[in-house]
Amino acid sequence: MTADRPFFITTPIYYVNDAPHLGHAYTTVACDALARFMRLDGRRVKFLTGTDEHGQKVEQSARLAGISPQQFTDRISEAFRDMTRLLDISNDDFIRTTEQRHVRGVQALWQELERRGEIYLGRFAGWYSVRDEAFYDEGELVDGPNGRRAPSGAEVEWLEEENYFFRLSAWQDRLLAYYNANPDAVAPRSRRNEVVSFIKAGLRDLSISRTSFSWGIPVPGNLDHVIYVWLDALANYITAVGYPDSHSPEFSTFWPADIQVVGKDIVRFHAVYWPAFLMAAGLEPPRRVFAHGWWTVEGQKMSKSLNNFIPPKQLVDTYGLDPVRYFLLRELPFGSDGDFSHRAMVGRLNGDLANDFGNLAQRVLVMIGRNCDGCVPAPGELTDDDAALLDSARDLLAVVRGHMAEQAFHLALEAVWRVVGEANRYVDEQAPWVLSRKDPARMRTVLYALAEALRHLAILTQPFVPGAARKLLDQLAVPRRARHFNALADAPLAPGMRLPKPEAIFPRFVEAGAGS
Ligand code: ME8
Repeated sequence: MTADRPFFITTPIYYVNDAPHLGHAYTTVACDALARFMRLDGRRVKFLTGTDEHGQKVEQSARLAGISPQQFTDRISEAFRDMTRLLDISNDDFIRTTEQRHVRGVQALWQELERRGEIYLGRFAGWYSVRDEAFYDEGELVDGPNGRRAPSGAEVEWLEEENYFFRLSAWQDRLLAYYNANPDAVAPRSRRNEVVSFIKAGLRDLSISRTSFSWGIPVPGNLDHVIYVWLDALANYITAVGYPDSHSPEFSTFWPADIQVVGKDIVRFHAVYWPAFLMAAGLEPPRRVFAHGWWTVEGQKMSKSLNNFIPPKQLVDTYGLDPVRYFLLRELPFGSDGDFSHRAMVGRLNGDLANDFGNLAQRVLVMIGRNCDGCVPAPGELTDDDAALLDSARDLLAVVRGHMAEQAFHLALEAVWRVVGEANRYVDEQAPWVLSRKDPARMRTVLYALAEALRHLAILTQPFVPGAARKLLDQLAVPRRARHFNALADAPLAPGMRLPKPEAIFPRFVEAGAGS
């Protein structure tokens, strides 16, 4: 059993050159759902997020804002911290790359790589994109409206500098061997294939220092250079667990990370450079890197010129937090690209949440309130129909656990909603409102089965819609200590328990101006 093994999960650390938007919210919410799931499943979790604060791009943004890079990063980093509060993110740590614990760790990593002969001083001549903070080969450039550009569409500039290099070329075979031996180390499969092809095509040594600007971590022993922002940034995943103290309990408990979630835009950094840096420093690579897909908004790429970067606050103010979290995780397979549209969002909110789940909970709780003196009813003997509903609810944990192990959030939610559907059909078929007159004892059994199914659904939806699940568990009078997954089998609802007054958990979305 892996139930007791610690679980370390990370988001990318976000650049502070821009405010948080839907894309950042997506990655962070997905990690939060996984972190919450694992905690409820009994694992000791460390969930890390944070901000990436060095580099030329941030230096330029600060200059444009007319303030120092430190003031600038303090301000925007706080906006990302606010996002975690807004989205009810359960991160255990928030790292900033300007913190001393990180700076010290990165310099130690550099010295370790140097000591092992993995770094040398050379001359770099090639293309650099400040927006991507990435180096590109001649052959990778594409034609754009004003000359050649990076494959991402970003501008590139010709750069010639004295730079330190990391011997990435020497790691080609070992990386391939690693991915052969660990086929699930990069997911989904399409990304793994992309990574393996990239490595097979040949790796060149990587420039890992810059001299043309100063907003970065100084290279130990050569203060003319700052450390390349990606080497600096990637190291956050180990400096946050105490590196260079690799014998510390924190480090040995949590490294290697169980899963590092990133967008597909940065898979090369996480699945090629990062494991190479780690192996070169004598450390283990992460167990799994998952690269999810890309959101567009109303069919268009998010961009400054279209001004369609949706701030997370706008989403939450418009639709409510739980519906936003649900939509992001339910709407598309994790790994696929998708489109955020008002119509699709409202469809899910009013359909899956308000009509299907919300109504079910409301109907059952109101009937218990009216017909059972507001207390959990005592069931009589169960019929096959009752047993079938309860079995479906009890089987759900294993099904959801299987999907979460693959980061298939949409399948996990689909499975939960299949039981919601089954419970709705059961209410219609059993018609407890008719039984209340004809056969009150049978009605009590039916309402008990429904309340017990609701308890399962509420416990299992906590990772995804924590606010609504909390409300429903409160309404079912489930004590705080009986909300983890062990309690699913161990702590059924106790007949006679008094329930509070029911209250809607998923109000419908009404278009402004509609119905007036
Ligand atoms: O790349 N759809 O930071 P960043 C889905 N600092 N996800 C999106 C998205 C979209 N349209 N836009 C952004 C960096 N994301 C580096 C990372 S890690 C050591 C350093 C999400 O602020 C997605 O997770 O540009 C993507 O990988 C990340 O934001 C990029 O954030």
